[in-house]
Amino acid sequence: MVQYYLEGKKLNQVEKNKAAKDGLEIGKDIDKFAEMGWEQMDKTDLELRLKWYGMFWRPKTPGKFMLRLRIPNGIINAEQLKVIASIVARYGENGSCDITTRQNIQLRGVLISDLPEILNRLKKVNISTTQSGFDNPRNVTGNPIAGVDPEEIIDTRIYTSKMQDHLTSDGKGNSEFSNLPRKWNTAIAGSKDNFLLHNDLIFHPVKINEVLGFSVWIGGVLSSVMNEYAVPLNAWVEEEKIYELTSIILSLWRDNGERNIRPKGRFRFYLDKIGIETFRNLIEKQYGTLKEDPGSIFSDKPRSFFGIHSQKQEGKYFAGIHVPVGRLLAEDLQDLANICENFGDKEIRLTEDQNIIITGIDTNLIEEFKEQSILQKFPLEPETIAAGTVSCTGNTYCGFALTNTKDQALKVSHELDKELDLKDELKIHWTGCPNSCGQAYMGGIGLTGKKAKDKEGKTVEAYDISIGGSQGPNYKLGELIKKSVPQNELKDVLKDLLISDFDAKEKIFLSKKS
Ligand code: SRM
Ligand code: SF4
Repeated sequence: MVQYYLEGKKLNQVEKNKAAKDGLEIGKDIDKFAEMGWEQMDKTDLELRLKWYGMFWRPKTPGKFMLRLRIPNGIINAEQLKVIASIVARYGENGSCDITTRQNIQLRGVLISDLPEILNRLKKVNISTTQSGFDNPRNVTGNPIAGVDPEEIIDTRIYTSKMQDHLTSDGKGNSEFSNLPRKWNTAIAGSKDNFLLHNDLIFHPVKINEVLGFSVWIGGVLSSVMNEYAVPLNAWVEEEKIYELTSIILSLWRDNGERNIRPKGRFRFYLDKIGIETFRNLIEKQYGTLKEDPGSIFSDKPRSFFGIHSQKQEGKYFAGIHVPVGRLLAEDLQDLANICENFGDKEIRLTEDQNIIITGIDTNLIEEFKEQSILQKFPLEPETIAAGTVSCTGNTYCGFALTNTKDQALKVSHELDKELDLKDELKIHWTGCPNSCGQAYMGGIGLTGKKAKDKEGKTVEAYDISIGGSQGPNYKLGELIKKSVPQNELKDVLKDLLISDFDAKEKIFLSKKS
């Protein structure tokens, strides 16, 4: 059934497929798919519509799917961790789990025959996978230390989970927003930190005369065709109004966004086409008069969460640990469940830079906590370059990938840490193709994967390098400074760059005197 907002429009093939049958409609068929097996499934159901339930066909590993969850605000409790661990464990060496750049979790190796049972088990512990992929509203991100942050203006937990329920109709699937022109990213900030500007819609907490509300920023996007941070809408809304405003913004774009030239479907293209003033007026027609934004004040420097920090609750601490390139195995998930049960408040937090925070540790348990063996694998005080390294999935599983990001990021960061001292944490974002899931242009250093010729004229994995990307008070996107650096020359090029532009110093190795 063609939706009213598609009528009369020129539709590309993806749009035609979505119009022919909404992704949410296959929910009733999942048991049937599990029984018949992927080989017998309709190709569009298999490769497109399953994404409405978080299940991604992987051409690199046919039959072994990726399952993307929804973890609003990146908060998972011990019971949920144990369920995820047991799902990953059943796939043996094909099973693993990644922390994503949206504070979220993806599982590997999942079989379609297991999907009904897995979705049931996840549902029992209140985890949804609904609308976590493709042209849907994605995982809602927030302050990773919400509720324990001594500097927070608001606790984002309530807003992120309410927003997720609003966008997905409590995980049942929301047909209002199941056929958007492209993906949609929502984020809610809790303090003066400013690190969410790459989202389509961001709410920054600002009080007016002691009334709590949010200033609204719109239009962030990172992609192969456009990299832009969000801009202020010049609107401030009371806290309880953010859901209504989100619906209005989403419906305006859903009804008027580009449906033919797919790369131009993202919200920012629509916004740039009509202009921010006109868009604001269109919102007001449905919402009523918008209050002017008094402006957000951003803190000076991004905060690092590694190590042990005081919470806003007296006598309680949170611990930030480093998970190299965000990869977790079944036993890691089980260990994390145990450690947060034994030492913390029985939950962990995921960060957008693919690390973990354990909250609620009592003063008298800190020393014993520091002795736990899991902290050898996931250190509290990681080496500086590894600490700032973020990486997308890369070519092990992703069909778009032009490079093996995760493995190369691990190797290069480890080698650079051995050779260099870098005082301040620096974000180095690796992305395996221009889609920028690893958010390259946000990084102090950004690496975008491609194929290029090496000195011998052989086609090899390579990277374009950008520098200077940051969020915070003086937010800016990175600038491209080098093109097509072959993967095997990358470490040396990065080393020179770190010394020349980031004040890194060669480590001095003193030889032992006999
Ligand atoms: Fe992404 C598509 C992985 C965050 C921009 N992204 C893909 C696909 C689904 C492509 C595919 O089918 O293979 C990748 C799945 C690979 C796999 O097997 O894991 C993929 N994206 C990821 C993740 C897992 C990267 C990671 O290692 O963390 C992140 C999952 C987030 C989540 O939990 O929902 C992920 N992707 C992002 C982000 C960062 C963010 O959201 O903050 C971006 C840039 C921000 C943005 O969207 O503006 C991003 N992904 C894209 C794009 C380019 C979108 C565009 O407008 O052109 C694509 C391609 C597309 O959508 O057609 C894409
Ligand atoms: Fe795949 Fe490219 Fe996204 Fe990396 S950036 S996960 S290679 S689509």
